[in-house]
Amino acid sequence: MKMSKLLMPTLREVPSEAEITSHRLMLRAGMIRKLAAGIYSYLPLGLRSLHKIEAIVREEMDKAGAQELLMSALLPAEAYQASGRWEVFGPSMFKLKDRNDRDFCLGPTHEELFTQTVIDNVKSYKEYPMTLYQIQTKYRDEGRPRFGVMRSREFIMKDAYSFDTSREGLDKSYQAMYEAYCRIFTRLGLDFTIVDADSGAMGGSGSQEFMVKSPVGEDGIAYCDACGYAANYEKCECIVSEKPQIEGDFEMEKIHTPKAHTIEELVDFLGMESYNFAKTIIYKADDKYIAAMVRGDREINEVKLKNLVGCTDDLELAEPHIVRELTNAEVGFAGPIGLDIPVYVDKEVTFMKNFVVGANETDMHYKNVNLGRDFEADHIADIRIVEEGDVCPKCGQPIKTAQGIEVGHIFKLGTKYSDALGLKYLDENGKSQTVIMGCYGIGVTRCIAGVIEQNYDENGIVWPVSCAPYEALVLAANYKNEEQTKAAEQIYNKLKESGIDVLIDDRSERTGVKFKDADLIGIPVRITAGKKISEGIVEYKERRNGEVIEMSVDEAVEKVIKFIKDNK
Ligand code: 9G3
Repeated sequence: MKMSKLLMPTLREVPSEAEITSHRLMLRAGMIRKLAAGIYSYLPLGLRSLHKIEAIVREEMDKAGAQELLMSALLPAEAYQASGRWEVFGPSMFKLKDRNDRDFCLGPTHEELFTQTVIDNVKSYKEYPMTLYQIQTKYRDEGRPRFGVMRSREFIMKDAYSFDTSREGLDKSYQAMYEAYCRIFTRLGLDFTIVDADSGAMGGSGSQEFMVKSPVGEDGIAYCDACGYAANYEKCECIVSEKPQIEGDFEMEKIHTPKAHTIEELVDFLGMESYNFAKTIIYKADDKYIAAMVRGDREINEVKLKNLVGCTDDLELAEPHIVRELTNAEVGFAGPIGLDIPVYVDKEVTFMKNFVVGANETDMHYKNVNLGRDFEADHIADIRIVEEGDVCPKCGQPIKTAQGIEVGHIFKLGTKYSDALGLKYLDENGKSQTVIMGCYGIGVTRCIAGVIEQNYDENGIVWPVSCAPYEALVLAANYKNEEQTKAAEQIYNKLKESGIDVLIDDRSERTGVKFKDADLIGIPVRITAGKKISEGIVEYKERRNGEVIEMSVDEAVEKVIKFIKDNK
């Protein structure tokens, strides 16, 4: 491709709303342009990388025995109403009406549609096991779209669904997808880790997330180098780690704590440690309210708590006026004593002694409180967030935490959708059985951002060969120099004939501009025809190590071909 013809609107500066590197670089390299919040257009360079990633996903899914379909993105409400999900996702689901006033949505995920397709078209148990997939645009009206294509409202997902007649069958289908995912992310050059995850609204018997380690990742990961345990922090089991408590046998006592709304203020005022205080947070769980307690130096894990409470919607902090109503106190003085809503207590609180809690009275707290003597817990469980310094629940070694970008998520669904929609089959004895399902997602457009977050330097993107928009770049240092431009043209043609995805910068631009753009758009390897072309010498440079080596034209062509073959 000739760069003089390429739509590649590179930018020196980007809007301040681009907070993370991949978002900034995708805009600066002319890969994407924003149409609206969370909605992007892919320009040629962005689309080429997207297509290469899709091709890798497709290749590995096909190799794993999955069959590709393409479902509609414009879906009638009926399918989601049958599974009860038409309402569950609330404002996140883009809904619309057709000219006859019928309800439709823009598909956010397709469990129902794939299940219905199998119901309509698979008749005999002999046709199972079957894994179907698509690579398709999804729509979710995210409340806070941000980070460019990392969290957008329109995105491309590969979503697969497996259909089996036994749990063992599901385990095999799941394992095949697990291994295909490992191959896909390895080929994309991603440094990823696989973590046990919460299945959330999907139900089923467990799920795993494929996480790209990155400080800009929105998900927390807890992992153990000693035994390899890794979990999304939402799911990570926390081991009690006791902190010094106040020993002795003291009566509970109400104390005046003016204006001590926060733990810091309370700790300062009382001259105590945060871990001698237990905080009580009130949540709205569906249509009722609950209180949750953790030690003062801990945070409540709202995913664990939600699963324990078993509510449908995500937990929300109770509104201040509700807190005032339930506790007869301003926010910041809630406590378990005299509270007539269920109290969920973290396990660590059971090891606390003579601790402080809110008194459900403005500016008042109780001290020397003891669980069991002064109040009862309705539930005691692990409801805290794992932290650095905690120990691994599997092997007891110190656990580490990191941030991750979720690029894949695989689920053992079981019969949640086949039950809801009635996907059954007659087994060999003619007995009606329910199909057992799994579902498997990859955020394809999110992968572009993930690859860039792990592959850039101060000059721009450093593409792995496998998903670079072009594999090689050729340029003449001085566009006015006939000898150089001719040589560049020849090298370009040789590489093209060798099947290399090659770009030539034939623009009438200064050398510096060409080098800056070459580094910005991150093409893995580059040949420059410069001053020494008269001696048959060109410059060879790999983007990642930045080393410039002089060699003959033929050597450079061969080296490019070998570099790409070795790194694809
Ligand atoms: C919705 C909306 C948002 C959603 C969902 C449905 C997340 C929804 C979970 C999944 C599970 C799997 C198949 C591929 C792998 C992931 N956000 N999820 O179901 F209607 Cl608006 O998508 N789906």
